[in-house]
Amino acid sequence: MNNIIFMQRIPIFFIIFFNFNSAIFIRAQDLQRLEIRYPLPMYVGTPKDMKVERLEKTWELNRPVFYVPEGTYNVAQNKWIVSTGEAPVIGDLELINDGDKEGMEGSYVELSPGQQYITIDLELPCYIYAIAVWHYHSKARVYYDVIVQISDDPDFIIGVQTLFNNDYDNSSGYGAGKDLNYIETSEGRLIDGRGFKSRYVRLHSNGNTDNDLNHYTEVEIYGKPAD
Ligand SMILES: [Ca+2]
Ligand SMILES: [Ca+2]
Repeated sequence: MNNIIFMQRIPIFFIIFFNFNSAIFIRAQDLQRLEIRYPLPMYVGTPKDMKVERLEKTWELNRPVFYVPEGTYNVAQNKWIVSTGEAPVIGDLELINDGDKEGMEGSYVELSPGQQYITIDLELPCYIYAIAVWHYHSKARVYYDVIVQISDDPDFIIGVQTLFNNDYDNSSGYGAGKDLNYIETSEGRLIDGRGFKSRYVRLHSNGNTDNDLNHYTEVEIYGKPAD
């Protein structure tokens, strides 16, 4: 199932800078509303007994409207992915970016227990505007230590930018993050890519409230190849 970005063109002047001679350069770029096709919800309501620290009150939030430059698309689809740990226990890594994000058996990959990550190679540097991730949404779960990073270094040693981090106690060792824990739903989680240019995207997790395993149903990266 392919994702559809519905076009809603809004001309916005978004880059303005001045040089020392007071000449003004303005570059216009049309933005479009990012509309993600969501899978069918697999459960309703919010469980009352989620004993998780720093838990976002998801049920009180309204999903914000998100705009991306015209021409943005899912640059992650069918790109190469590697993971840490043993070979997947259930499924394979290709399920992460095959376009199927339904919450059924067979739609997700199960990775090794404990602290693990996947790395997506976009094959060339891309401007990254948004990352949508569905770990597992058949049941209400919280995945621990969700960290999303980008880099042009496949080893993530230099030039690493962290876009999301809810490892508040730094137990995963990438620095204490200020983002909140959240309950997985069919809407997944949309992370602002802030337009950074990068070739590799890495997503970390460290088990969940049901077990110490790690799962991915789908990851979408909305961006454009850099010129
Ligand atoms: Ca999938
Ligand atoms: Ca932690």
